[in-house]
Amino acid sequence: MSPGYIPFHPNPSKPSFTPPAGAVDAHCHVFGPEAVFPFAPKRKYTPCDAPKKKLFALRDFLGFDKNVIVQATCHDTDNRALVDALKSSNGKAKGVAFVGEDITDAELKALHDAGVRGVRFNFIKRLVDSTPKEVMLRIAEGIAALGWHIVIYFEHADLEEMGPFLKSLPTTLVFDHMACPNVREGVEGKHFQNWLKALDANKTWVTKVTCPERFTLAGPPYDDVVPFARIITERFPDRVLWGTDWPHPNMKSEAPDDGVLTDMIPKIAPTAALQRALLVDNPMRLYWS
Ligand code: 0GY
Repeated sequence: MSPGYIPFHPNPSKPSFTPPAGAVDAHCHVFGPEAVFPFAPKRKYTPCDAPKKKLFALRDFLGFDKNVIVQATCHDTDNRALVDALKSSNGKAKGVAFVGEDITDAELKALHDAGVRGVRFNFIKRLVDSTPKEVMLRIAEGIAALGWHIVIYFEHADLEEMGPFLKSLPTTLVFDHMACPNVREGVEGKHFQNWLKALDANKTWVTKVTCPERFTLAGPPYDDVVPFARIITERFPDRVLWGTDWPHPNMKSEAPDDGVLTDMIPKIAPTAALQRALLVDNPMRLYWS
């Protein structure tokens, strides 16, 4: 486990871009506070405390209306901090949980009532020990009955190996962080091109055009990541989501300025119609309908 953490940006800049009315930050987290909601003993890193009040204040400051709060590995299957934030959000937040195979129907119902609409399957080896595919399939079948979807965190370099399993899952799939493009390979690189083909072929797959700070070689304002996000957004306008990833867990260097991240949106989605789809229509369809 990593001993320390990089805290979120203390003083993000006010973005020049104004999100459309009703805009959703569709990938962010709440962590702790540790004194109330302890981190999981098996976690691979320790994040900073990132309480709900800070998240909601950032939402208002950046000009967003709603949040989708995603459970991260540092809380493992203890979704209490997530549920607490959802219940305090006045209907302005929905959630994506981590669950184990021992989850009961009553627990799933309680999560649903709190605003959870998906589960996350994480395949990033530095973050999780592997879960057997049969276990994931059982969970998938249980949550499909509730109309939830599955958020997949994986690297599209693993697409060939993972493809058959992903296709066997019975729900809409939402892929975190563009499935982790390799900026060094460029948009013409084999892995990104294969990823686009997979999105062409699988019409219910949705991609988050998030986390340029995790993939950039150039640093802020992350212009080297823009082409990846823009190609996906223009080609699949009704199958993309955007989020800050606040508080940017497990970064190895300084956390990004969330205002700078927000100002990438018009570069990724250059028209008002694309921005509305990305920030309002797509997340509302997945999480609030
Ligand atoms: C993110 C990124 C990361 C961490 C987690 O679940 C997690 O612990 O998601 C990461 O280290 O890439 O915000 O999705």
